[in-house]
Amino acid sequence: MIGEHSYEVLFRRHAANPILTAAHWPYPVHTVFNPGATRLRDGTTLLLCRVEDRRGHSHLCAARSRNGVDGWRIDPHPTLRPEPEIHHEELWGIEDPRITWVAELEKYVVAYTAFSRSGPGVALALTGDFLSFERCGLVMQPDDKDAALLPRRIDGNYALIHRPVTDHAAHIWISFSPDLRNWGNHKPMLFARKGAWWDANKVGLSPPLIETPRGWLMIYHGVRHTAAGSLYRLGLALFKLDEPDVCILRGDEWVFGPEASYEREGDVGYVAFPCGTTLADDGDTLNLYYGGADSCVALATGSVRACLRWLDAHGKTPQHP
Ligand code: BMA
Repeated sequence: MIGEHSYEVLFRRHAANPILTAAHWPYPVHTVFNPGATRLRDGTTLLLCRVEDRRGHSHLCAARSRNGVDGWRIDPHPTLRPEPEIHHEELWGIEDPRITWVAELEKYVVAYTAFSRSGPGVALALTGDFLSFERCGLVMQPDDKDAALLPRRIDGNYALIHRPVTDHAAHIWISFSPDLRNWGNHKPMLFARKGAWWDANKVGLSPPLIETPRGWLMIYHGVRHTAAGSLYRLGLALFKLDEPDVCILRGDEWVFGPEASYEREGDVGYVAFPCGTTLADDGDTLNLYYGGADSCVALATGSVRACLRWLDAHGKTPQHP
């Protein structure tokens, strides 16, 4: 029910939240948050969680569940650990994975943040089973993060969404590659707004894009800097299927933000940060997995059709500056 004076609720928090915390882990960890997500061929939900240790460094660890809510089986050791001796860009850890199944490769491509002295950059790794990984190394140099690959080539090229930061701006870009290693044809995709907007100055992709008959659905985060710190909230946008840099609709309002105690209180309060979704068997129900306050993993459930309806009602075609 939508009250006359309330905003529509597009994503509902699960009653079992937070669904995963450090207390669930089979080895000592400080926090667990910002998981990538996918459904394996047998329907199992796999979360690749960002796990932070007491040095402040992160690695990735897989948790598997039949229903995507409880009964998690967590790898007894880190699933993908930083290898700074070989991959210098991973000196201070690896963070915030986004998972894309690429049918052409019959592999999952994990895009993650590799953190080192130069800052955060984008790295890719391929896996078929989340047991062994083949690294591509750093594909976008610092300062760049919030990356995810599209599941198929566009005009013959792979497409990677990412968020480079310059002195002037932090907008979402898309780049193309014939081989996942050499990237070019960089195009801006979604601009941060300016001034008082909830998504002023800094935006970033949250989960990988969701393919719909109407276009690529994007759930993105906007960062509002306030005197008390940063507020991370989520908005929606839709892009052309065959020209994914072209935005068809963008909502003006945020659709999800930190409200629950586990989103407001933690190591970094007022942060709801998803890195993955899964689609239920009905092809519409969307499970949004997110980090709460950089401290725990939570789940909210929505509907692809409802997101598209909301964009039809509230979205505009952006006029680029
Ligand atoms: C962003 C990312 C996320 C983190 C968020 C809030 O820049 O680094 O990993 O959840 O900040 O700290």
